[in-house]
Amino acid sequence: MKNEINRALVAKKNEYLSISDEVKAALAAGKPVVALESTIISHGMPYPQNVETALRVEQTIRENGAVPATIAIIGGKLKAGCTPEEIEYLGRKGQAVTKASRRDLPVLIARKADGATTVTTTMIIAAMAGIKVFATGGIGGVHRGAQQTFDISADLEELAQTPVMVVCAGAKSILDLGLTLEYLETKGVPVIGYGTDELPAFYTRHSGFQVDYRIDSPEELAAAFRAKLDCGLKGGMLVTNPIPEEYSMPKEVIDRAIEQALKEMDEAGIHGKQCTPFLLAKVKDLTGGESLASNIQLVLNNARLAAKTAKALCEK
Ligand code: PSU
Ligand code: MN
Repeated sequence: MKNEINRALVAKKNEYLSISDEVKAALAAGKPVVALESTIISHGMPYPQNVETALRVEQTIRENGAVPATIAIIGGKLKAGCTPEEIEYLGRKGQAVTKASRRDLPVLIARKADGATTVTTTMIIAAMAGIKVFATGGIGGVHRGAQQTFDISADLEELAQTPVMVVCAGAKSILDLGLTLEYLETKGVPVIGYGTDELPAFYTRHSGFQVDYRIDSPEELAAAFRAKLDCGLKGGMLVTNPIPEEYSMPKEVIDRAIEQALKEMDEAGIHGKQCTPFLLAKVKDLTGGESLASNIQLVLNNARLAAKTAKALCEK
């Protein structure tokens, strides 16, 4: 009886999930697949650079031996593997698309609505599809002043419970990086520095905070994640990959822009899910687009590492 109920649940789940033919074939053949999020397209970058970047990231994943699966919610379907047309659609609609976190899934599905997936929902849908590695730019975290606002990204809770490796460039100092690390420690999420002992801060390679472990190869990343899965340890793993030196920004420039953006956010009374998109757009404006160029490069860099790691994981 219990099994029947479980089967019914799985069958229902599959009704909502729509995996592209290419991704389905790759997964069935045991080939490497890398998940990609769509909030970075709709809310993280302006049009048309968002669409160009999303397509370039997919290309980079292919060049490094894996199949890309851009994840989004389209017409209420949980899509693992968007078409270039769907990516263009999300990119053009931009902030008019719902930024979809875990709490948004039930109603968006029931209404057959669209949603751009954050790190949280990309992890959820990747796990449903059987994808283990996910590349993005930055994750959400504990916001500055969270002691008062309680603004802590759902991304941290998802990392605590969903078995997907997230490759990012660290977290922006729009967040409280120290508290973000404390939260991840409490939740048992391993924070790995790729080729570094220091947590990268997205636009810069340095934050002054230590990661839990430094790992220097995709093979060892894969071995550590495989061990976590095999032991049944709940949750994901956070791989922080520093932006390549030549694209990193001067610390003073980015710090000044972030302070200014935080001040304007306060003055405008922005809160909740609007915070992160507001800060991202402000920082971009204040740095005259320089931060956008860095942002694009770090995502490509993460895509390369994620593809190699997904490959290593398949060979394990
Ligand atoms: N940080 C970035 N770029 C992004 C995001 C965060 O540098 O695009 C997006 C991601 O989709 C992330 C989400 O999951 O913002 C976090 O939003 P919130 O802080 O509201 O949880
Ligand atoms: Mn929040």
